[in-house]
Amino acid sequence: MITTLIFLPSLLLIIPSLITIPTTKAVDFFTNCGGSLTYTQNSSYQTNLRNLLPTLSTQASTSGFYNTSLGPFPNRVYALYLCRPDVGSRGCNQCVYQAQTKILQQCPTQVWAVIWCDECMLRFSNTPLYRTMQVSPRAVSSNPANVTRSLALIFSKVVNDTMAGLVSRVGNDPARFGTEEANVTGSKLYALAQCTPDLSQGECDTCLRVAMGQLPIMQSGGRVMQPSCNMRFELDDNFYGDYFNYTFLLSATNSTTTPSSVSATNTTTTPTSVSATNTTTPPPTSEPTGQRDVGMLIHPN
Ligand SMILES: *[C@@H]1O[C@H](CO)[C@@H](O)[C@H](O)[C@H]1NC(C)=O
Ligand SMILES: *[C@@H]1O[C@H](CO)[C@@H](O)[C@H](O)[C@H]1NC(C)=O
Ligand SMILES: *[C@@H]1O[C@H](CO)[C@@H](O)[C@H](O)[C@H]1NC(C)=O
Ligand SMILES: *[C@@H]1O[C@H](CO)[C@@H](O)[C@H](O)[C@H]1NC(C)=O
Ligand SMILES: *[C@@H]1O[C@H](CO)[C@@H](O)[C@H](O)[C@H]1NC(C)=O
Ligand SMILES: *[C@@H]1O[C@H](CO)[C@@H](O)[C@H](O)[C@H]1NC(C)=O
Ligand SMILES: *[C@@H]1O[C@H](CO)[C@@H](O)[C@H](O)[C@H]1NC(C)=O
Ligand SMILES: *[C@@H]1O[C@H](CO)[C@@H](O)[C@H](O)[C@H]1NC(C)=O
Ligand SMILES: CC(=O)N[C@H]1CO[C@H](CO)[C@@H](O)[C@@H]1O
Repeated sequence: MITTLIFLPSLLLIIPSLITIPTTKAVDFFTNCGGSLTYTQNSSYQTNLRNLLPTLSTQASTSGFYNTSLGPFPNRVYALYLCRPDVGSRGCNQCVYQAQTKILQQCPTQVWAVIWCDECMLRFSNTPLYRTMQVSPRAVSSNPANVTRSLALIFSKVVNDTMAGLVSRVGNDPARFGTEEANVTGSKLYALAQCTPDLSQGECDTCLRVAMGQLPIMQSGGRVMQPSCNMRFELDDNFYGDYFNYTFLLSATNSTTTPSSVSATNTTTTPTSVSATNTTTPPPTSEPTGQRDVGMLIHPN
């Protein structure tokens, strides 16, 4: 069992009348390192992993969702990432770059791991991830700002109804993505839900319904992050852009060929087939904004 709570110093925020002053601020990424299964230093698995991950941020310049793998069994590493379709090519590249860097810092020897950031999610594993619906492990975070007590009931009902409507819509959406906005007592609610687009309609629906049950609807903002889907709402904070590039999100979903630079050849020796060093886009110039939630990893069962 790992429970992580990460706090940063508090920041001044513009406070809408519906909520009270938040006192804490937390980092914007949540990592789960998958427990006790580890690989050894200098193993083939490590080599494959360290060669595979940098190819993801390169790919993230051209598609918002991607799955790939590297190396022969039993040291084959599977990885995938998912970006929000509003962050575009540059945002996705930056987010996945940070994700691949942080996931190795946080999970230096673990065989599988997942990291959720504001604008993307990245996972790796020794088992296939593509078309595999997973609701666990899960991270739940809530905005520390409390909704004014007298308005809490009406607010939570609007949140619940808005999210329920969104969930029923996103499963049917070919991109498995949707947003919704609602007015509540003079404030504006922004909500987003997304599945990985490799899921079937039914799988996406199931994943989001499970997530919905964990949503902190009594807070002024919150997210539920699962490997196959995530959802988030915020009050008076339009945390997503207003342009969604579905081509960008889906451009790798149909392709059956993997890039030639990532081949499943024998990489037990120093790999030359994967030269990610030169193709990886330079580090992002800034940290993503919107770092406000308090994070808490929840491990079901
Ligand atoms: C929110 O409410 C809880 C429970 O009443 C309280 O413990 C917490 O301090 C409040 N947070 C803020 C930021 O006011
Ligand atoms: C891994 O390889 C590096 C460089 O070849 C070496 O310095 C280090 O001692 C090795 N570590 C282990 C645990 O074998
Ligand atoms: C949330 O919405 C669902 C679906 O509409 C409903 O079944 C549930 O009772 C609602 N929960 C709350 C707390 O309002
Ligand atoms: C919210 O209120 C604004 C201004 O009153 C209105 O223009 C908008 O259509 C409303 N949005 C929803 C989703 O009801
Ligand atoms: C949308 O994404 C596609 C694929 O990455 C890209 O070619 C296109 O330029 C993007 N459109 C916009 C308006 O950014
Ligand atoms: C993927 O393939 C389906 C069926 O061939 C097609 O309808 C869809 O437009 C394709 N999507 C993309 C992003 O190419
Ligand atoms: C990988 O290469 C090593 C050393 O050359 C060899 O012993 C092993 O059988 C190869 N494995 C595969 C799957 O080709
Ligand atoms: C990148 O490629 C250039 C030209 O192909 C080469 O000179 C340079 O050494 C490469 N850098 C790395 C880090 O591999
Ligand atoms: C779209 C895509 O790249 N699909 C691949 C995901 O990974 C599996 C397993 O490696 C491949 O078989 C798919 O082609």
